[in-house]
Amino acid sequence: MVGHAFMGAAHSQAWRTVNHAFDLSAQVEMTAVCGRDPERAAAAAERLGWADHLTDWRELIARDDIDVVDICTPGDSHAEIAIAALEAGKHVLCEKPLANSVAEARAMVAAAERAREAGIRSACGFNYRRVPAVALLHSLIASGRLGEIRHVRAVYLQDWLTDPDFPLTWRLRREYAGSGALGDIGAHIIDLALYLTGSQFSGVCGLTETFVRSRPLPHAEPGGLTARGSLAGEHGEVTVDDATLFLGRLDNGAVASFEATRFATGRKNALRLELNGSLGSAAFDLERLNELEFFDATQPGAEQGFRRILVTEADHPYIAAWWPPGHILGYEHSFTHQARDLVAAIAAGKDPQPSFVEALQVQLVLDAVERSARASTAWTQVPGAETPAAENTPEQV
Ligand code: SOE
Repeated sequence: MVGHAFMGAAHSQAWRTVNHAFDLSAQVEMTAVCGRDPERAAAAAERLGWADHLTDWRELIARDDIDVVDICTPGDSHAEIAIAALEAGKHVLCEKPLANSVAEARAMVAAAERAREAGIRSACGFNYRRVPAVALLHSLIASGRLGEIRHVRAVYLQDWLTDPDFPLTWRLRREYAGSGALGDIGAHIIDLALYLTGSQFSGVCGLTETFVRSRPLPHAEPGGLTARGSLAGEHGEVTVDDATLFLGRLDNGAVASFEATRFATGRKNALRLELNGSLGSAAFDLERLNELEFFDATQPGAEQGFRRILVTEADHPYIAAWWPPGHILGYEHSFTHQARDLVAAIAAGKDPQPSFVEALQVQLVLDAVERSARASTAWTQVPGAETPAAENTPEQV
């Protein structure tokens, strides 16, 4: 594994757990973790359960006791590491978003397709597909229980940046993160819209906003990009979006609205979906991740209503590996399910999902939203109340 911060910790938990929770034909060995600073990498190996640690990812991918490379670094290094690992014959799991640009994502897809000819597999870590309630929603839609999908409504609301003194960490710098809320959390709801509907976007119209444009510089840590706390008085520019909203049209005819923000005061990790179809609707909230709300419009009118499905039954996706009904799962289980599906696919000689091609589709939407927001040609100004009545000039509506 390359990188050992938040995602590195979440993935390590999954690698530690997957062979205990699932009966897999391949055993996971947590061979080595890589980080820029030797002391922090050694501490991470100890804390997260890795047998070895090193500071150069090139050394890691050259080792013949490594079969899979798990990339948990900021997006600016995804392409370089993934392409080199694939060319070294290693299977690759790469955190989302796939890359910081469409060009990088396309190069990763090309490398993945070359490696696939030699049986080398690759996937992108859109973990929320593997929350049982989301996987259940996917099967309900795929089996036609919602009918024709008309609306996709998705938000991902966090509030960890509302404090203007929160320091200028790597997620707030375009050179490291590629974009802000859009690529970090907006990527998840875009991927879920594609996954759940099986459709592609035909067009988007977006706006971005950066509410706090200058933040205290973080204390520099050895090998670390950033850390909490800041040098007295020194500030730097935020070069990414704090919030992005956009509309989309899907090629199945559905219309879609999306919102990704880190300024939704009080909302901590509220990924919320609602899909409305001709035969029913469904709604999901990551902060209530064991539940799915389902409205079945085929029921007799007097019995219709949104009902709460507690997704903890043995025949619900992934649940049989865990606990009896009602003994709920957590955020970390989605990463263990992701590890299970990756290991099972590699062992079976199959392509894990989402592939780099699917992740490229997300990258194309991210790029289109940013281009749309920069163009902002779709805006129609609303005249001020003091403006004299327009002479029936339609654009003044
Ligand atoms: C952002 O804070 C973040 O850590 C994302 O980067 C992850 O992808 C998401 O799962 C949780 O929030």
